[in-house]
Amino acid sequence: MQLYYFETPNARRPCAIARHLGLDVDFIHVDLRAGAHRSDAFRTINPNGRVPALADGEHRLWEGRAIMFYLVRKAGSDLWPRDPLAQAEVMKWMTWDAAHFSRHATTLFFERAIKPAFGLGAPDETAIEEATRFFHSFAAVLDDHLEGRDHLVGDGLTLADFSVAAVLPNAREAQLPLGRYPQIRRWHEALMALEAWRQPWPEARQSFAA
Ligand SMILES: N[C@@H](CCC(=O)N[C@@H](CS)C(=O)NCC(=O)O)C(=O)O
Repeated sequence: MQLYYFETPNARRPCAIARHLGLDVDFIHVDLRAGAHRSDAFRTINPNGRVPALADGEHRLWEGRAIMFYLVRKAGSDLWPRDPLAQAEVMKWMTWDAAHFSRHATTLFFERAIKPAFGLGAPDETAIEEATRFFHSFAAVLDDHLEGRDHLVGDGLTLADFSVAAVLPNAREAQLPLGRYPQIRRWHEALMALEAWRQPWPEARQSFAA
């Protein structure tokens, strides 16, 4: 299997899963700065021209959360629980994350980290203001849920944790306003103790900005 990535939150999800499960995956760096994702060759892997993407034999898969799911199911890992209610809870947090939490956190990462690093112009202050407002409303929901819990669903790590936390390792560059959310910070500190989460990339790149 070949996993195409760049050191950004969306790619951290499947890269961390592949590392955490010790899967035999070739990590292929797609240099977004150089525009490698826009090449015809890469578009045969992902027609959207985005990372992450996976090739497994003839099969092509894109969308980081779908790739995570495939890797976890293929490995038979309990990161995808067996109980139907727990499965629904994992799906709930993953879809909530895509629609709400990471969506707005990623806007802050894009405006404050990607734009300056890629020379894409000045941050859009209106977009930052709107994303910050939404970030606070969804972070409050997450923080409340994490009170008294170590994981999002049940008693152990699941795909939900790896999905929802994806922007948090880049909290500093994105200037995520986490000050009022002690439970999110506690939960994510514990995730950062996992080598695969802290350092999912093949080379020693700790974060996008490093
Ligand atoms: N919904 C996709 C988003 C993928 C995505 O937007 N990836 C970014 C990097 S984090 C990208 O490749 N951007 C390149 C571009 O927009 O030109 C997923 O979750 O995998």
